[in-house]
Amino acid sequence: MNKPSRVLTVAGSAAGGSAGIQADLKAFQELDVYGMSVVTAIVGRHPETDKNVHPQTMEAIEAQFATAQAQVGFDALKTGMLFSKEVIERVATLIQGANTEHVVVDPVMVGKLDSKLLKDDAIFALKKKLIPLSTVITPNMTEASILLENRPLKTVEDLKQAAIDLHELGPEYVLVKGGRLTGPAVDVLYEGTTITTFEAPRIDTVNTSGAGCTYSAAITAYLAKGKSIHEAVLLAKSFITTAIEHSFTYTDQVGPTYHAAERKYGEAHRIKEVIEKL
Ligand code: PXL
Repeated sequence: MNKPSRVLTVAGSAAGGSAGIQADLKAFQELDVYGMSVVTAIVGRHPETDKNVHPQTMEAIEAQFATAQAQVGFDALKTGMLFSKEVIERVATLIQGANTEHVVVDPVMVGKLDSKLLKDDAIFALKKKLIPLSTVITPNMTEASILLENRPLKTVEDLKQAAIDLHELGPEYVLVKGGRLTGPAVDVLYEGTTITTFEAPRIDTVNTSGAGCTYSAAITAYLAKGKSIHEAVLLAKSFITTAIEHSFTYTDQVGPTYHAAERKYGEAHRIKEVIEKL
């Protein structure tokens, strides 16, 4: 039997099923990789206390990582919500001791409902300890801006400069996602010499909860399957664009993207890729 590639997500549990660990595992399954998880925190608002983030102990985080490593091992790993400086530092050490080829760092900071998913004093550890270990970081515009001392980012040209400057932190690749621009959804990839823009049509919907998690999970899955970073981004962007196109909502709250959309409707989105040598 051809065994599926192995992928681990180290992230928060999003009770609503659209984001975090749940989104990652759904995307992994859709893309036929063997998904595993380390839950760093549980996100769910308590109706009476309003408490929304329930961090897991370091012991629980380490135990999950050790189990996944011993039972299966991983070809690629992604990080999502890590919440605290202590967890970032510990996860960085665990990654250094693990034998994995690809590390995707999604620098999750705030959720769609404005829940705080990363403490302010954790940004420094993210920049100094985790990002330098990564194959690719996948910040959205807000996260890229925060990683660059609150630099305003408004245009595709701003995103290109942000990608160039974030590369100084030490990742192999930087993918700055322009989902919050107006006009087409343009993402910018930089690796030290070449800027590549990936452009998809903008889908007019508010139901994009977990889109960032799902997109970075799809990139991780494709890297695990041996795709190059350019192919992985192209295929993952098509996957997330189709998932957003078929997004929906069950209640009056912002709804999830539809992780099964590509499989169900057999659609691939044509992503326009433009490579620019600097
Ligand atoms: O979409 C960002 C995100 C990531 N991880 C967890 C979340 C959310 C958004 O709510 O809950 C656990």
